[in-house]
Amino acid sequence: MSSILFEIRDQIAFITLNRPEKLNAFNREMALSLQNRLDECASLHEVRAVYLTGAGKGFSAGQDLAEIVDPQGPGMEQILSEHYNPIITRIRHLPKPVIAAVRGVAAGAGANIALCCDVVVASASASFIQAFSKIGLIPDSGGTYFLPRLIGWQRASAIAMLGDKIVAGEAERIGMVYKVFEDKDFETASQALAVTLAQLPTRALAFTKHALNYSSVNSFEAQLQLEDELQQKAATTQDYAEGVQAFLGKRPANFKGE
Ligand code: T3D
Repeated sequence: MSSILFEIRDQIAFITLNRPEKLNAFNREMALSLQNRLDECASLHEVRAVYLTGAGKGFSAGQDLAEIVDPQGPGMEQILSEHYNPIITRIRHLPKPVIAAVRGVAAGAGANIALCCDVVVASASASFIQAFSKIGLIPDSGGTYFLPRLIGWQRASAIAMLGDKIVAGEAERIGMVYKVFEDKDFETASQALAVTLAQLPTRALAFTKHALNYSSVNSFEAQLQLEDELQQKAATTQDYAEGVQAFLGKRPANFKGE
């Protein structure tokens, strides 16, 4: 059985982390396979949104701890540079929206892969754990970058050090996730969100993502300049023309992602 399931439906690439007996903990094979699938999502024109989730009762428990003590396994120097950093970089630079659908626990790198996605939704029974300090590590996979930006310095600092379990309702309250859906509605509601994202003007969403990527490193003036450049590009898309015509014609827009 493949450690990553991949299916394209309704212009959405469904990527499922699939090692449920290990709470979808990442081994090298799964990390490299996820990178390949993200590359496919970037190159396939028919894919207009990505839905990332976990099989079974969890999203992902992060690094497979059995693999790191395996003498045949990858070393620490490979795990970040070849596994997690390329995953996070791919997600942030993918010119399409990526939704993380977190059911159950997301821990360690599993939590931070979810948190770097464009839209993060959780089932009511989901939880997020910065498990790193419990095993003598620091939050990686972008944790020290995204967490303070999502929830503020103080909460990020405490959560990163204490490794508290943050339940879904709390995660929503503090801005760690966008929305929480009841467990029974989770699949339908989270996939409906993916359908909506896939029907929006994909290139405008890509430009929005690009602008947000730079917003925390750019000066105010540089960010206004970047918005100007990206808006010029958005204004040349067919979807922009369609959006304006649809508004004026008092009809729903039919965006094509072009
Ligand atoms: O070199 C490096 O490591 C650098 C990279 C770092 C990136 C990281 O992600 S570091 C953080 C690694 N993750 C963890 O430390 C989390 C470890 N897991 C847990 O603390 C707990 O499993 C959870 C709190 C996530 C969930 O607890 P619970 O009680 O719901 O489930 P469980 O019973 O602990 O786990 C179910 C099974 O999954 C169990 O297997 P078994 O005993 O039934 O055969 C458990 O061993 C396995 N599992 C869970 N997490 C991992 C794992 N197996 C390997 N690696 C895991 N991370």
